[in-house]
Amino acid sequence: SPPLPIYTQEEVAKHHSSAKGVWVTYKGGVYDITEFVSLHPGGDKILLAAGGALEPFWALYAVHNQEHVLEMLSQYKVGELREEDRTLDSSSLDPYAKDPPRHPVLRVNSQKPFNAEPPTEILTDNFITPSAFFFKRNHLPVPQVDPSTYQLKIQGLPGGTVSLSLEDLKSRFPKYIVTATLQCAGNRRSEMNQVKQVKGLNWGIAAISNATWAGPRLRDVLLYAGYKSGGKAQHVHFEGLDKDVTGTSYGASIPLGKALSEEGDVILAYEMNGEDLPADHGFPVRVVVPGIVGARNVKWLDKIVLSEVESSSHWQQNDYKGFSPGTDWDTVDFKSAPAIQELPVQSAITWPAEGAVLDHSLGEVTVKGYAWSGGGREIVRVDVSLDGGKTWQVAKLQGREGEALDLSPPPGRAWAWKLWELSAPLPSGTQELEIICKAVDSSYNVQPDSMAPIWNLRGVLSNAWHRVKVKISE
Ligand code: HEM
Ligand code: MTE
Ligand code: MO
Repeated sequence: SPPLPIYTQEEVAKHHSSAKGVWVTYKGGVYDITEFVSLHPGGDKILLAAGGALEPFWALYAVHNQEHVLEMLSQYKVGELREEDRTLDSSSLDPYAKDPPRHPVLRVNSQKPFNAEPPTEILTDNFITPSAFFFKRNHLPVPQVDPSTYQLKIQGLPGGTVSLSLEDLKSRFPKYIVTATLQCAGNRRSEMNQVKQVKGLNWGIAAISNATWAGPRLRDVLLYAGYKSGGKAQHVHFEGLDKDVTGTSYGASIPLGKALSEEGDVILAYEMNGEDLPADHGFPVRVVVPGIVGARNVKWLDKIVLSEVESSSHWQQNDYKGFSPGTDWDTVDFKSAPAIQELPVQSAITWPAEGAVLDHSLGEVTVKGYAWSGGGREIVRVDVSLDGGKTWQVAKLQGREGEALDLSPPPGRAWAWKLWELSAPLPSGTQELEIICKAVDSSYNVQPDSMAPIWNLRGVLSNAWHRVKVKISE
């Protein structure tokens, strides 16, 4: 057969939609897969590769590493990629190409950067969330960090910059183990979106997870690096190794008092659930700031800076703040609101799911969920209603597996969520239930009953009563 035509990457890139045809490259070959798109067992995700290389996607979805997949592809070959363009596959162009593989069970809100939450029905099956299922919230590509040359820099202290290797962090300080829940400020944003459109990832109820973290206390590291009281610093900045195209890294800050407090339990974690931190969660070191919004728990930690002022990072100054429902994008003044630190009391129903059909003959329903509050405030009660809020019952709280609840954490240091459940007879004479949960924390803070009065343009702090409608079969 005659040799196939040679195409440039530029020509291939023009075929990037169903309208213009869908071309892809693979190992130097050019393929017109327009006809295959609708036949693809993996759905229209395949269009992400349109105009570019398949390799990085197939690295992500290893299911393609099979003979029959290659045979399928070979039917669509239309040409060869010009020699000079072969190095320009998207693995060298795509800043996300080196992101780690992820578990396919995750509900992906955004692929690049990677943002995903575990399916609701497995979220509360265990007090500790396995790392693979722990929600992932990245703003940028996952940086590649060599643990043998890693240096954490600490600046803003009288003695100048102090650098610590990973080995230093492991060997020079006592290792603390802290079980702490992280929640993204945007958890449950999708419910706020139903009131009125907000800007942000459409998180369900699972942008929250609970893990065991281990590493030195930030307090000990700061004292080692020469911190002395009486200085002017009031904030601790954290900078990540993840950078955007302009070279700006992810950053945030917390009050110095939280960092120094012996009861604050802020650690520089190098372990998550007993293993090295996974790439997505900040390998080799992240700061874990228990009780504080996820955004300040900076991953891939590069630098710690003590300062008189808060971090100037976009994510500290112009994002992760709460506003009135009356504030819109034309009137918002980000300087007028404080950065979110401690989060408000939260709870949600993980079982049954919205729209589930409960079998009437079982006679009973077991409702399950999680509850958590920021600032170390312990969850003291969860109320559950099966009739849209007319009557309420108190759920049974569960701490760690096998742990009696009277072994609760010291006051003000309840960093981990409480799972809860309530078993109750199915009401008769009704075909639909509206199940509601609401939690109370140790300061007697409660959740608002609806989203509209707490609606805000970024869809953060979404903590109204969680409502789930289910049907009862006859
Ligand atoms: C699944 C073919 C491109 C994402 C599959 C399967 C085949 C296939 C045969 C089923 C494999 C099995 O279960 O044994 C192809 C071919 C492609 C292509 C021939 C290129 C011409 C892509 C691209 C993406 C993608 C570019 C992502 C951007 C997926 C996913 C699945 C899948 C996520 C798994 C779906 C699931 O398990 O539910 N593909 N694929 N595929 N593909 Fe592709
Ligand atoms: N740290 C860095 N360096 N880069 C990031 O994008 N995202 C933050 C925070 N730390 C982020 C980061 C946000 S908004 C959240 S909610 C948590 O990490 C999520 O942590 P996780 O991915 O381990 O669940
Ligand atoms: Mo977040």
